[in-house]
Amino acid sequence: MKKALITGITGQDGAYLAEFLLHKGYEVHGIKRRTSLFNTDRIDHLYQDPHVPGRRLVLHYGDMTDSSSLIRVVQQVQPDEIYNLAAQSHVQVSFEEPEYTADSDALGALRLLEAIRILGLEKKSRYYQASTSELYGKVRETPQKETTPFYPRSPYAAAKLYAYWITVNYREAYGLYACNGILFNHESPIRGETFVTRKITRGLARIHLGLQDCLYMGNLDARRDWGHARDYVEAQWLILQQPQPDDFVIATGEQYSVRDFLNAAAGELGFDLRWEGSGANEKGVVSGIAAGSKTALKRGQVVVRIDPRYFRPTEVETLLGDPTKARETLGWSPKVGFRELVAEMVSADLKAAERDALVKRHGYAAYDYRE
Ligand code: NDP
Ligand code: GDR
Repeated sequence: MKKALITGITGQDGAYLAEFLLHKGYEVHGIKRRTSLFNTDRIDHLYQDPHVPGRRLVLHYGDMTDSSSLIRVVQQVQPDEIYNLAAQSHVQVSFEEPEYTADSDALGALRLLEAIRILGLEKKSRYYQASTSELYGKVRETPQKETTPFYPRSPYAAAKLYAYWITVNYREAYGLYACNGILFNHESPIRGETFVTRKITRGLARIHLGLQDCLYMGNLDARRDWGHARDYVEAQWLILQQPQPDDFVIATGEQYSVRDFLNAAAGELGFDLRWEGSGANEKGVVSGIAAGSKTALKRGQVVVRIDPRYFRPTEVETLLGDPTKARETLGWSPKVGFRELVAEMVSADLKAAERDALVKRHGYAAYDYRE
């Protein structure tokens, strides 16, 4: 039975990858950091009690900023494959916590690669680094492919640039099977609530049910290549199954703006948006309501406003990936398109909002945290 070790197993990709690898028959080990409250919601359906004999999902405490914990876990597990997904992954937060972001995202990758070397596992453990389209930042070429030059635009991207190159360097210097997946944005119903797609689907679902009145957004003109996380974790696995280690762009090859995402999500909920004003004064106004829609909204209601606090000091305006190499070498292509992704996310957030509305109707305070 193959053993995989996943850092960041409690995150969006970690959860999908753990499920995927368990399904493939792997024994899956995950590193989670200590938190004051349970934060395993995304993997609770996979969790197996430590007392269950022969369990195939094992969690270990560890942290990307703590070499000794990483060495200990790698030594204990002796993994065939290591997926380094752990990171402070929020671009805007990286401007507020640049040093911590560098420690966990850049040095964290180095610590894990060093753990492989220190333990003499160079020939045993294959290593996957969660690299990112943010490396392209201020883009030099469209669409972006493996050979497109990098130009990071945030402390997050600069940290991930180090992680990218240290992965390449350990492959070349020590013969490690180490690879970068340069993944473009990928989303799902379990995406963190403060990333733009989830913020939109969750916010609009709550507005539609009357639980919230307005959604405050940043740059609506930003354009991204959005895929589904379930498709992208399959690519992560495929990258480690090749005869030779290499780096791959994983993307859909289609691009939409944040405003397009808002329009599509509103459409799923049965209303249309009209855009009025420009820049920081732009507003999203309800312009039409589908027949039979049970929305709490009225025509003319403003449901989206701009709050400059969500503008970034340096923005990545446009990203579009060229997944040709992944298609030709890995045989990978995305299964879920943009409309289907939006529909799945809206549907899941609508269910969650209905549950909150029910709780509120019965007199209990509904959770109403917004970011
Ligand atoms: P998430 O933010 O959902 O998950 C990040 C995971 O890393 C969480 O499990 C988090 O733990 C863990 N983590 C954060 N800091 C540390 C630390 N110091 N030590 C140990 N664990 C830590 O990210 P995604 O699942 O979306 O992304 C996975 C990886 O892929 C990340 O590296 C991200 O930067 C990268 N990436 C993501 C893309 C995307 O569009 N989703 C695109 C390209 C790259 P906790 O639950 O405790 O917070
Ligand atoms: P990104 O994702 O920065 O691409 O990083 P995010 O969803 O945060 O932003 C995408 C774009 O939307 C614009 N935007 C807003 N973003 C947020 N979060 N909140 C808002 O209110 C808002 N309004 C507009 C942003 O300015 C940006 O242009 C994600 C992360 O998962 C990284 O870890 C990963 O490496 C990259 O995707 C690929």
